[in-house]
Amino acid sequence: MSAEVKTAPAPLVADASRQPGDVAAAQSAATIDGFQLVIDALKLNDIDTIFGLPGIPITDLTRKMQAEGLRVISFRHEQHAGNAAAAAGFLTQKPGICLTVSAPGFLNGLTALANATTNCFPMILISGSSEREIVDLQQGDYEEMDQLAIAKPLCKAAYRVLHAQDIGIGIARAIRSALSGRPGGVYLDLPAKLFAQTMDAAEGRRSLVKVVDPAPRQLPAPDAVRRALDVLKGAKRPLILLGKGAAYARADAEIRALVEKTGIPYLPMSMAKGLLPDTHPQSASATRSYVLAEADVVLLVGARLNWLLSHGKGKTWGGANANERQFIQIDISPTEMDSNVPIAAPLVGDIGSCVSALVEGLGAKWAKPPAEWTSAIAERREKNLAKMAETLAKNPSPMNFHSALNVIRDVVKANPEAIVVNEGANTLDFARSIVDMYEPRKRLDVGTWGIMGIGMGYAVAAAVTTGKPVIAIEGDSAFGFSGMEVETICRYNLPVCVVVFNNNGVYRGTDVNASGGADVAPTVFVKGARYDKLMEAFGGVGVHATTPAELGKALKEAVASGKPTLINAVIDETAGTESGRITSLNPQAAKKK
Ligand code: FYN
Ligand code: ADP
Repeated sequence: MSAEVKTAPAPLVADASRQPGDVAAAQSAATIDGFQLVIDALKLNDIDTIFGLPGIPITDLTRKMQAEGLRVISFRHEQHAGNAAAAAGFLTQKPGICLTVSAPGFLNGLTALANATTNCFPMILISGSSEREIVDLQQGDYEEMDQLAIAKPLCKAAYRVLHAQDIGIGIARAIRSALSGRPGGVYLDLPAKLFAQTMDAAEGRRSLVKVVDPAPRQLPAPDAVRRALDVLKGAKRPLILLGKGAAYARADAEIRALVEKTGIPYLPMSMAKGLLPDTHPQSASATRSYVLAEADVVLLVGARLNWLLSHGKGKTWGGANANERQFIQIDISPTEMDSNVPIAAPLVGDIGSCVSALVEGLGAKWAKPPAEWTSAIAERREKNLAKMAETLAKNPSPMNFHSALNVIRDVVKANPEAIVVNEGANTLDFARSIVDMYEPRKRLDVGTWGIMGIGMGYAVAAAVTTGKPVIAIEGDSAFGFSGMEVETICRYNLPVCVVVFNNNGVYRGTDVNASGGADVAPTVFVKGARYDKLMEAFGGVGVHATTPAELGKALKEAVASGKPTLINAVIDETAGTESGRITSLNPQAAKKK
């Protein structure tokens, strides 16, 4: 990509139409300003999309970006632009860019930046900021805030650029920090004054940096590979655990080779679903508790032993037997090792290189795991799948989570390229186990924090970066956090179908106000709300679905047409449970009946 200075449509640099002899024109012909340098630096590094929200001091920047061929997707709230940038980072291995105004806009974007960092997604939050001289003396500037200091503890790296000649280096540092090693969020502070600064155009062009090899391969040490293979070889009940780091790494063929050549059962974390199709005979998803408790050697590939994996110990891992287990862990971050339990064989490096090294080291005579182990898993799996099929076949009225998800499961099966975005409590938990995924990086969900509010931001990013159909499976509460972004979806005419699982409240709609007062309980929403009307308000398709047949028909039509659609799926308001599968994390004053 060329770093050549562009002039259209409102040039701040050279203006060839002016007459020779015009001193001002001669000066401007030789200069380039901060706006242009930011744009050129991003383009030079193959950044093609910006997620943001215009306002002081970046409004003109968004216009100029668009004029220069960057795709600028404007949101209604910065948090969702930030979430979109984070998801774009995960899906493309390029840092997703979120552009915001100062102070409040920055803070709104910061939530997404912190979430991206927690999830190990590469993202850069670029925020305009107010006058340094006034901010630092705390003299009360417009939107005064020391944004750099606030961002620092919440992301992987934070930089500020004060001079136009440093824009190239600033953006290069941000890109390299976001992508190299463990990916994460980076904050880039661009004070308002920077944009209008000018410098010699040729010098400005020379100051730009094309980042070479921003995520260098990191080869594992040969003795670490040997150690890992030795531990794996000795296993009687081995298990491979795939995390979203494995999905991000795009080492799909290597991972499939490792799983299939070793014959070891595997378990995908939620965003690793589809790395191999969920219907793969070695998938142990349907017997998760059994394999976690029983496995004697677990190979972690891009998955951390955090709360989602019960920290590698305790009841989930077989209680007293947990100490007998050995872990092999592949991760690019050396300090991830021994974070919760001892790691017998740490394999530090990028997943592609580590997994290739393991596959190479298997040799021709690698023994498959004992049949006793694999057949015990197969037996349980078949039983659980049959039980699930039985539940899914029921057709209660009103719909419950299972009967509604059953039709979504069929549509995803028929459209495996579709991207599923999923948030909620029960809606999340049931969808995770019911809706099978068939291709890598097709499932985006609440991630490491388990947060609500990612829905519409992730959906927009998925549609914009892939052009594929997006199905956002949303709890009604979760949808509320980003619901206004349906206007964004309509404005850009994105192929997104939002399915709101409407059971009238957080978890369910049946709570009562214990005081007997007129207010509804804190977890209860307006009953019978018509979320479909919200989509219609902006020109999208709204559907009110009360049966699986209506839901299935509307979803198929939405996927086929690519029209922005919202299906208000009416679910039995008694169907949910408190916090879904993580009830135990929810302290309660008294046990509920
Ligand atoms: C899974 N299961 C299945 C299938 N897939 N049975 C039949 N068929 C299929 N296809 C079984 C699986 O074996 C488990 O049963 C059970 O369904 C649940 O599986 P899941 O969802 O994979 O596992 P589990 O135990 O819920 O996983 C723990 C977790 C997960 C912490 C990783 O709950 C998670 O990702 N939670 C995120 C929650 C979150 O962030 N929520 C936000 C809430 S908002 P058993 O083997 O019998 O156990 C605030 O409230
Ligand atoms: P999950 O929630 O699916 O279990 P986590 O987010 O906990 O996954 O873990 C992802 C892990 O993957 C992180 O520890 C991160 O350092 C690691 N990771 C990300 N990208 C790579 C890569 N390219 N190579 C190796 N490890 C990676």
